[in-house]
Amino acid sequence: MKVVACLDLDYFFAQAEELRRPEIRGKPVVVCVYSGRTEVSGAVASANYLARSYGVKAGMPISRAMRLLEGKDAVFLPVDKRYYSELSARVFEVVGRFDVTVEVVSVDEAFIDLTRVTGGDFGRAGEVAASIKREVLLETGLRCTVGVGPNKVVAKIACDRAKPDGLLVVSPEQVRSFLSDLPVEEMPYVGRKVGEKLREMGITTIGQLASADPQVLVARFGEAMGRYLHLASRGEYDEPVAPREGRTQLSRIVTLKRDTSDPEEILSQLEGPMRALLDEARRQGYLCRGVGVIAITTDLRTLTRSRKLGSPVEDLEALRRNVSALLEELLGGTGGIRLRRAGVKLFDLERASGQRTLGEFLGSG
Ligand code: DGT
Ligand code: CA
Ligand code: CA
Repeated sequence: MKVVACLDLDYFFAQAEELRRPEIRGKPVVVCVYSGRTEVSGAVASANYLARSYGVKAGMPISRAMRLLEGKDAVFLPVDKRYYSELSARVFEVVGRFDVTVEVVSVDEAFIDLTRVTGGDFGRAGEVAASIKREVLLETGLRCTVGVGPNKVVAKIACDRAKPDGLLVVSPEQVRSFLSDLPVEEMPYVGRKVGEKLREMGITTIGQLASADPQVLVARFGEAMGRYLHLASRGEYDEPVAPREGRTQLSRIVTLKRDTSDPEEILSQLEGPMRALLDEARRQGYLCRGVGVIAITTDLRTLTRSRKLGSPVEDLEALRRNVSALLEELLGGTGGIRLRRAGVKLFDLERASGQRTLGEFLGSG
């Protein structure tokens, strides 16, 4: 049985601003795309939940949001796409450490294939999803919501329903009852137009859609959309989790058996992660010229050291040598720090001569 998670960051742009400006926490926060025509022209990109409680929504004119929040001590900020992309990359890097396939669908959203790490067990999936949430919060300070289901559509709907800071697991047995009473608009790809047409046909819930005649759906919406509506509403629309582009780095991190500042002791515990990374690089057909170490201190600071190599890392021995040198450098230079967790990363990855993953192959076909 397949296990798929959908992770979406809560009120992402606004949360990102709260993260770096603690003084605005507790106020309504609205992040805006200013068009520049007048001082207030443009649209809302993201609003925190307090601002939303007054009716502010993404896409709304800034002037309207200002009226709704008049006298509420609200904060209006311009978008800073570059900062959000950096945060986003850090989030998905943390997710990638769980030895899972990740399909990043937007700056704040990804599907994660948990089938292998859970062995297909939905109880276990709840635990893994909770650790992913915890790790993302610990490492980036950001809160997200995770939905889990037997396919991407169910995972996505579960995620939407569990917001904010939620976790919802829908097991295969629960899928039909979970979906049946939801309005059809809760389905991905069902926008206002399709929603209206369905309502005209007397179909308002996903359950009703699931029992509609597939021939009729195809006749009304075309082959692709008709088939999608039929299968997705029954919880049977199955599409693989496929990475969108080559990952540019791989990493693994472990919690040390005890806090320590001894490089040898740390290196011995990085043996497993180093093997796993080399395996994964090999499996994905990557050559790697960059090696780094990640260290999380007992007071939860994250320190890193990295180097680029003249020739690609060939084997465990070469990797171990580089990691050892980087650890010495990191622990030697910073006098008396003790580590709680440590990790290794490979970056500057390139595909070995012309090899492609199956996902890329299918994606281009
Ligand atoms: P959420 O997930 O409901 O807690 O709230 P957001 O703000 O994370 O919403 P989401 O996931 O739909 O979108 C992620 C980010 O994409 C959001 O923080 C800002 C940007 N975005 C979303 N909708 C719009 C929009 O209508 N206009 C612009 N410019 N940006 C948008
Ligand atoms: Ca979001
Ligand atoms: Ca999103």
